Amino acid sequence: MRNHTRTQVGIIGGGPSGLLLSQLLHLRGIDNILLEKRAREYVLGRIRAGVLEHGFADLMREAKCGQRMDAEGEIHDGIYIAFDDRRERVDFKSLTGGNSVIVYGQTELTRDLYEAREKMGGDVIHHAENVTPNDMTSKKPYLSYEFEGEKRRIDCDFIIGADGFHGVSRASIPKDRITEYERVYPFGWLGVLSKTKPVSPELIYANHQRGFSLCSLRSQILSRYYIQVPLTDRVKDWSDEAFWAELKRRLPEDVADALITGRSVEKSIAPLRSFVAEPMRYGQMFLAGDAAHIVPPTGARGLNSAASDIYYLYHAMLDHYENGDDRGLDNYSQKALARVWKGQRFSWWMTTLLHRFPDNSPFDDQLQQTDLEYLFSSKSAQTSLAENYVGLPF
Ligand code: RFL
Ligand code: PHB
Repeated sequence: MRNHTRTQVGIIGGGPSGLLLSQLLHLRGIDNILLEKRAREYVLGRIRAGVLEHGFADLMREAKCGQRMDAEGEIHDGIYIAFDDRRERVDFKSLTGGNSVIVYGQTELTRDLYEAREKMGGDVIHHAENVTPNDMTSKKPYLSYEFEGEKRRIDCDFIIGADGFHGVSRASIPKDRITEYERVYPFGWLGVLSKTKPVSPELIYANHQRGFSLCSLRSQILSRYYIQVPLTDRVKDWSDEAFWAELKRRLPEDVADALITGRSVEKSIAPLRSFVAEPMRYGQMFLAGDAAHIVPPTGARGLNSAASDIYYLYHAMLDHYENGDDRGLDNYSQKALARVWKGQRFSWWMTTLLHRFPDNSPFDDQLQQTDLEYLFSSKSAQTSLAENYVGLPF
């Protein structure tokens, strides 16, 4: 690549958001270059999301990346919620008129997107250092970066900030042009990936006196489990044995008895945070995915909210380039945020329903208990959970 080049859309970040948009635009003949700070294997080494809503799955198919997802992903028609020695099922299919989710790891999905970009000859540049968006409020924005010590520049029509929560895009917007809303939770999730058969065919979210736990999976031979831990805990404090013992204590007895344990192949702690930055546009730069918003993982919304941003952005870009219509771009932030906030509300609610909050009063505990009992005494309450979990319409 030359030191000074031009494209239509310059994308910062090679996570699922940036890759999916890059692939969708390229398929429609819209030229784009994607800059990623890290190596591909590093991006693929991050174990994150596992649950895709059906709208996201459709977008993967539109991006011609749905083949392996459809062959290897598992369709899940419900989840279990355990509390007070009870284990109740929320049946998505019957409650939402036939909708479900797909269990397919973010790692696999990202791998499929990288392979598709490669096959199409997409411009994806890894190890791009000091990426900076410039002149965003002019009609001629550009990206500058360094590659192997050499300074480079990409002129473009638009910049997409898809560089995650700690990226440079949002940080480049003047403080008086952006409003940030945030809630930090006083705990994190300790996650373990193990090459063992999952304890349950469907996910189990458990509210327990000792703290929240979750039994999830990637496939029939790869399990993913989480437990709520204080923010002061460190991964090195948790041996595999200590993790399994604590997980078992927080699960219903029959589930704990059936749990197959094994060596962990990945173990990490993720703090829980809710965050939204508004608006999601600054001049010719548009933010998408974790660069603009973060949710606690309890409602499995993070990656799915990123996908809905990409859906809106993709269609807005098509309208711009194919029809000369800028209404989609002008409405992008408002439209995306309306859905983002619904994902925020749901994630906050699921988190509040299922975790132990160290500062909760006895009154708060009674409310949580009542919320759980109400959920399983009311079909309407279950429908509300189900329709949010499988994904609200775009
Ligand atoms: P990403 O995945 O963070 O990718 C951003 C990319 O940008 C790169 N980057 C830069 N590149 C160039 N220059 C810079 N200055 C750069 N700064 C950063 C980074 O290296 C990275 O490759 O954001 P993206 O694409 O918006 O995707 C968002 C999702 O990754 C995230 O929302 C989900 O993983 C959240 N999440 C879940 N979401 C779900 O929908 N369902 C789930 O079941 C679910 N489970 C989870 C989760 C997140 C978790 N953690 C660890 C936070 C479970 C966990 C434990
Ligand atoms: C996961 O499998 O990593 C997972 C599943 C559901 C969640 C969060 C994480 O709500």
